[in-house]
Amino acid sequence: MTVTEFGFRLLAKDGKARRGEISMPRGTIRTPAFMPVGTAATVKAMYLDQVRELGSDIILGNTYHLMLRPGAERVARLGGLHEFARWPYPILTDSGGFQIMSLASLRKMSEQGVTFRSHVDGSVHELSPERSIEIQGLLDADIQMQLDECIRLPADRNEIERAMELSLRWAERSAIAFGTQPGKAMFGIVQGGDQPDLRIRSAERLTAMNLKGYAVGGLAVGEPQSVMLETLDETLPSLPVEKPRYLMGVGTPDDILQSVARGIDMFDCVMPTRAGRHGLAFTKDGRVNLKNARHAEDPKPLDETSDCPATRDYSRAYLHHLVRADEALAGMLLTWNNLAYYQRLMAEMREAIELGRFQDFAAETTARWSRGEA
Ligand code: PRF
Repeated sequence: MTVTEFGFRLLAKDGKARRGEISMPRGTIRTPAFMPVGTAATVKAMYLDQVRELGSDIILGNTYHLMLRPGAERVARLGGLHEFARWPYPILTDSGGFQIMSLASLRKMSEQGVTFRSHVDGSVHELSPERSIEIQGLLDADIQMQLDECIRLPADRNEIERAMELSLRWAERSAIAFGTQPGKAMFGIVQGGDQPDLRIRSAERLTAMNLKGYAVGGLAVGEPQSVMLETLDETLPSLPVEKPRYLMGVGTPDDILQSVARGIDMFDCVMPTRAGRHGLAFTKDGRVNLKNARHAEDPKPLDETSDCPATRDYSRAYLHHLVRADEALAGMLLTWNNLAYYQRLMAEMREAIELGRFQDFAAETTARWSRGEA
């Protein structure tokens, strides 16, 4: 049967952990899901065929980067992001606010939107909630995000509250600009920093807007992991159980495991791809820094039991050499390994939830990481 509507179905629950399925015309997303980051219409150092083969049901793109280069109107003339990048499956785009905060200079926030200077060529641009949704539409993104303002922590409560309230007003404007688009969805973003009452207010007001899904933003922005997890515990009960929940920009394998345990369904993070380009490998036995001299003559692969060739077939000595020599293949093999590990972890979590053994799985997995036999 062809899918024409955006839908979310919960298939199993184990404690607070959820196993679900988002269905969209371009494909089905098995949750909990990890979305590899494809900022500039490419998941860096990977062919998208490989990304797909590793079990990715959806990738992420960025409004900020694509509006600056090559430009949203140009992507639209070339048939949209799916056609441009040769990825026919679902794509979620972030709205731009967070990337402006971390990359652009001369940022000026107003009620209307954000004015900023491009990190590419210094040109000045404006992004409003309406323009962000327009750009995400030109890109033809399947899941679009409201424009929001994310505050780094620690921060003053008044500042957190101001940004949270602004983000709520921008959610309303974004929802109006998005309208109803069959088969697509716009998600709202909960803000409120480390303040439980502000988080709850944000979640309740967004819930009243009856959006298709909800993200938790403003976390993993400088606070300890314990604060992030407490904030999830305080926030998630105020979000509707029947809608998908997306924790933005998170995180390490342990962050993801702990957040799935609390009821998060979707994640994105540059961690596996960026760390891979910096010589760091994620494995079932923890992290391996391949720059380290102890790997220089180690003939063992990262994990001989893996079915990913990058993980199974190349010696640590060879990977060490590639990293030290700053070879392009180092980033390619380690990104491949890392995304394979992340997607394997997601698949194992989904299975553990189905079998009602998520808690045991989480305990075994963290114990194995901390033995650090890698
Ligand atoms: N808002 C948006 N994108 C984001 C974040 C946010 O708060 C974060 C915070 N971890 C990552 N990406 N729009």
